[in-house]
Amino acid sequence: MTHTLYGSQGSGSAAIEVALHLCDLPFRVVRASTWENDSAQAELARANPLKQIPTLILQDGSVLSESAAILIHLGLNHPTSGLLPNSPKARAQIIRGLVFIAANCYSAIGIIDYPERWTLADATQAHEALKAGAKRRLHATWEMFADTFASAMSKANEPINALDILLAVVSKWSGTRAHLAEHRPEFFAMLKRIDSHESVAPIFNEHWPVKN
Ligand SMILES: N[C@@H](CCC(=O)N[C@@H](CS)C(=O)NCC(=O)O)C(=O)O
Repeated sequence: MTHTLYGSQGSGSAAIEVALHLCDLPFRVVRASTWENDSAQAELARANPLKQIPTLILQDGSVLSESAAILIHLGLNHPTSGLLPNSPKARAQIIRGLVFIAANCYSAIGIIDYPERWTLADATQAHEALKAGAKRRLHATWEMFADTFASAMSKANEPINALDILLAVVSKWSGTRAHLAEHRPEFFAMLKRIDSHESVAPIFNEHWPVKN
């Protein structure tokens, strides 16, 4: 059985597509998302109760969701992919960074996109206030990421790693790139280098045909 990736254009499934290519694993993409009613929503819901993408069905039929978990799993099972370094010390920092993004950045984007899930107030003003607070926190968190994890990212001419991939995707949203361009220009330049990497650019161009 080949891998099945539930995903959608411009979503976090882009990160897993890059990783599956680096692992040389064949896969099919099934378009599914909570915001596309004509997509495979029921199938996705059966696999993942959160109905979130990326959700990956492995070759044995088991379900793997949570982008950081998927990237760690693929990296551990495909040591030559370059997703995770062999050195335990370097690998620990990549895993730390992946969980940092999932816990602090991806989650804040979930609040910005769906404020109604996170407050009992139903007034538009309350939702806008929550979104603005989450966005401010998200941007502050990315500054911390830049200050903490730049050394864990791949250097020019090194293979792309799992942390590069997840951060390049999750930083596409909620005004993060513009914020980093202004407040962490050197880190922003590293992001642009990841975007243009030969393993990344073709997939990103499909997902984000208009540059941001
Ligand atoms: N914790 C998950 C978050 C995944 C996530 O929020 N995915 C978004 C798309 S990029 C989604 O499916 N959102 C739809 C929803 O929450 O209804 C991960 O790290 O993979």
